[in-house]
Amino acid sequence: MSTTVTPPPRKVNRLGLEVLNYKGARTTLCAGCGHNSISERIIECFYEMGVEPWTVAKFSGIGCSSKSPAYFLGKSHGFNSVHGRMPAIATGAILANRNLLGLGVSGDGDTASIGLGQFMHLVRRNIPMIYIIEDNGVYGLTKGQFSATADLGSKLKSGALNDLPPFDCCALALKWGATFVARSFSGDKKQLQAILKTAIAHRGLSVIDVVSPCVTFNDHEGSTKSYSYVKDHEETLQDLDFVPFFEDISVEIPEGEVMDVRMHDGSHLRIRKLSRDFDPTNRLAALATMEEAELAGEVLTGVLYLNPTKPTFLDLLDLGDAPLGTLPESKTRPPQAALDEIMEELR
Ligand SMILES: Cc1ncc(C[n+]2csc(CCOP(=O)(O)OP(=O)(O)O)c2C)c(N)n1
Ligand code: SF4
Ligand SMILES: [Mg+2]
Repeated sequence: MSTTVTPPPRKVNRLGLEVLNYKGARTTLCAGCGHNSISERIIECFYEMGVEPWTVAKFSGIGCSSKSPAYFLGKSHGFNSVHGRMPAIATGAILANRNLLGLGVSGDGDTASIGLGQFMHLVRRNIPMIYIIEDNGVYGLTKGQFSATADLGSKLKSGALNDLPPFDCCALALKWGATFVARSFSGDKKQLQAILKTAIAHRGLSVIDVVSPCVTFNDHEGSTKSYSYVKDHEETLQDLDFVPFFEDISVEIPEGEVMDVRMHDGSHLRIRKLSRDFDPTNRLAALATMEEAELAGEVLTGVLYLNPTKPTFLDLLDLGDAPLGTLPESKTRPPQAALDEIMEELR
């Protein structure tokens, strides 16, 4: 007698896509590299949020971190730019097609060393995209030299001490105009998921600095970006809960010190305060809290700032609804007669 075994139903998201549709090539990064965990969170979050992978444009510069877009969202668009120049490429692509969901992945060297000028202008313009800094304090790809986010006094494997103060990319992003600023740790799955989902729902620039240990060059005693250092010094600002727009938000309404922020797409971010009295909609207070944490040697993680209403660069340019990239030449170029007229005036 033969029995027929019914296969378990395929697990799909609200678009009917399996998680496989959100994966990329097999990683070539070192086993245990924090960047691999961030790629896994990106895959999960885009799958769970039901984002169509072909509407996403991935951008990166150069570095181990910048290689990682090859390892997730294999059905999305991708552009691997020159070292530190990703913001200009991303700005151009998003201006040409505002319907794309921009996802930039950079390193601390790519952003805070060679690419700092480009990063400043991306932030100043509040370009609507997600910008992740995979922050390990070193140039992993070129064998572990200090980057500009390395903490004062931190030590290289060789014993060399860093005698320069760090750039804090979150503080810079906050000061210059990003509208969602968060810090997380590649080892904190729940927090990073909530932050990434908020960034997907946010309409504005999301800057997410993720401390992402480099196991090969910066995970030793004396490093301030190692797994053990972050575990011992992490100070989590809030408990975060993200409720996407397609889920019923009336369930499980939490009580107590909870702030509910409604995102542009109708999703909600529920922020439950932990030890400190911290309001992530107060930019000045956020800067002061970050400064205090730095002096105390804490790795402050969570949502540092969120402003879901500030206009983006696309709003300021007052672009029409149809993406520029889809318009016919007749709508993007003055006709020959108009050019002839100008030339005639110049004669
Ligand atoms: C214009 C230019 N300058 C220097 C380099 C050499 N280079 C390649 S990657 C890199 C630093 C990468 O560090 P980071 O952005 O922190 O990425 P990680 O490898 O640590 O993830 C450098 C200096 C280059 N490729 N191009
Ligand atoms: S060298 Fe460091 S940053 Fe690069 S893949 Fe290896 S662990 Fe990751
Ligand atoms: Mg780095």
